[in-house]
Amino acid sequence: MRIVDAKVIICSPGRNFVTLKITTEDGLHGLGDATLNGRELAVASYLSDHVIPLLIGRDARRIEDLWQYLYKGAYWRRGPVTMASISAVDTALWDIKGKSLNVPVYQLLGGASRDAILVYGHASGKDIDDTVAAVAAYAKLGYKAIRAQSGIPGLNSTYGVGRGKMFYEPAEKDAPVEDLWSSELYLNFVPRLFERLRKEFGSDLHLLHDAHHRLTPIEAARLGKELEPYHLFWLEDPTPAELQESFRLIRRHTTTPLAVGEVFNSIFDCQQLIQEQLIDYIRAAVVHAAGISHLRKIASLAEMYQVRTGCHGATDMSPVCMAAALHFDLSVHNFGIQEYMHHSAETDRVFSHSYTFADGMMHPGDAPGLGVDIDEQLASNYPYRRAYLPINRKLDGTMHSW
Ligand code: GCO
Ligand code: MG
Repeated sequence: MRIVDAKVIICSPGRNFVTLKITTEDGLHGLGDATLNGRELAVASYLSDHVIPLLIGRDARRIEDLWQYLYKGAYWRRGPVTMASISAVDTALWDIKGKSLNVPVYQLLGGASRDAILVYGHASGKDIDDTVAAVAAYAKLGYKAIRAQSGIPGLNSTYGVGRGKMFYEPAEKDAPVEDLWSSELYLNFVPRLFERLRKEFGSDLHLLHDAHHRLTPIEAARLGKELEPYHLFWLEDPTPAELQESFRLIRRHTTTPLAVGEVFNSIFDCQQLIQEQLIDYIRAAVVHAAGISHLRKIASLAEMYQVRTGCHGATDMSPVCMAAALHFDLSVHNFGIQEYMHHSAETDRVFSHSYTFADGMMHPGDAPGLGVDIDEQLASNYPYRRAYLPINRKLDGTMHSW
C-alpha cells in the first residue's frame, strides 16, 4: 500500500493547527496532528521540506519501520520539532491502517481495557468565589474530575485563568503577553483555594491543579505538603523537569501525587522520573511525544513502575490528536485520566470527529481509523496567524518560566 501523496494543512479556526494528510494508492487517507503552539511553522517546514519527500512511494503499512527510519535517519535526534513531525506521520499511518482493516485504532492497540475514559475539565476564575462557581458549573456538566486555577490577588494575570470559560486559549496574536509572577503570593494563596473547594464540594470530586513549571523544588515540596489535607488527584508540573533528579527532593516531603510531562518529546525525558517512581502520572501527548507508537513505549515503561498516564489535552492539541489520545487511553492498561478542553465550535466544524463526551467520560467511537476528518475547503477560510504564548516576569522584572 504505497503512499502517493502527503501534504501539510495549516489553518486557524480560532487558533492555529498544523495537520499532516497522507494519501495511499488505494485512495485512503490518514491524518496526524503536528501542532507546536507558538512555533507552528517550524514543524510545517520540517515536514514539507524534509519528511514528505521521503514518504512518497513508501509502504504505509510499515508504521514502526517508518518511525525508526525518520528517527534514526535524521541523525539529529529528538527535540519538539522533529518529534512532532514524526508523530504526525505515525498518527496518520495508524489512521490509515485502521481504515484499511475497517476497525477503530483502539482495536489495533489491543482492544478496549475499559468502557470509557475519565477526563478532567478546566475551571478557572479571577478569584476564589469565581473559581468555586466555575467548578460548580463543570460539576453540573457531569465532570467527575476538575482542574482548578484562580487569579491571585496582587498579580495582574496568571497561568490558566482564561478569557472565556470553556475554550481557554492563551496564545496571543503578534506579540507575547507579559505576565507578572510572585511565587510567594502564589504559595500563600493556593492552599486557601483548595481548602474552600473541599468545603464546597466535599471529598469525592477529583480536584487537580497545575503549577505550570514555576516553583523551585523546595517551594514545590512546601506546596505539595500544604495541599495534602485536600487530597488532590494531582499537582502538575510543580517545577521544570529538565532536572529530573530534583523530584527526589519534592518526593521526600509530600504524598501529593505528581503529574509531569506535557512538554516531553521522548521516553528519555521521563526515564528517571518513572524508574525512580518520582511521579505518579506521565502527561506526554501523542502529538509532542512522537506519536501513538512512541507513547505506547512510554506507557509500557511506566506500567512497570505503577505510573499511570494522564495525557495533555489542551486546545492546542487538535481534534486529530484528541482522537488519537482517546484510542490510546481506551486501550492502554495503566491509563489514569485524560485532559479534555473543549475546542471552539469553529474548530469542531473544520475537524469533524466521532469521539463523544457524556457524564464526565469520553469514548473515541467505533468509526474505522481515528474517526476524525478535516474539511479542507472550510479550513482554507481560516488562514494561519502568527501567535505567541505569554511570557512571565517576576515582580522585579526577571524572566521566569511561564
Ligand atoms: C495544560 C497545559 C496547557 C499549556 C499549553 C501550552 O496543562 O493543559 O499546561 O495549558 O500551557 O498547552 O501550549
Ligand atoms: Mg499543564
